[in-house]
Amino acid sequence: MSNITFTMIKPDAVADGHIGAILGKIAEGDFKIKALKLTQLTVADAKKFYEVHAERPFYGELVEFMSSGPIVAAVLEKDNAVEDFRTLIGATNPAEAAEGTIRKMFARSIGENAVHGSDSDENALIEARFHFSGREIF
Ligand code: IDP
Repeated sequence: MSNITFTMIKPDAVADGHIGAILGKIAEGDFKIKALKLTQLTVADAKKFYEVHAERPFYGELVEFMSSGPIVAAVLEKDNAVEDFRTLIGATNPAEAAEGTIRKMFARSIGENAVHGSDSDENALIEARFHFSGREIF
């Protein structure tokens, strides 16, 4: 696979009823859905997924939040997927995110910020495989 990114619609945006609107923004951005599911991370899953942030002061809060309720996990395909998707979602802190970005429109706060987007092609593959088996990715 190339030109893919991995995303999660985080527990805040699922609880706030934004799944449909966020999938709409993803479709408008010309991303093709290669895998999609509603699921929930265990505490252990969330710790492992975010282990690069283990030394950051917000790690415990992040793990607790990300395992607190259902999420939507998806693999998306487009040329330049990682960078284009990070442009579509906007800055980590919704207060600093550009108008029209997913985080500006739907995030609650810097921690509860509506969506995840992979930060490199390498991590996109690792994250896609963390959430989906080969037969779930089309
Ligand atoms: P990114 O998701 O925009 O790539 P990262 O710096 O990789 O941002 O942080 C990963 C996630 O950790 C963020 O999406 C957010 O949910 C959470 N996070 C980042 N900074 C803070 C913070 O200062 N307080 C609480 N949570 C944070």
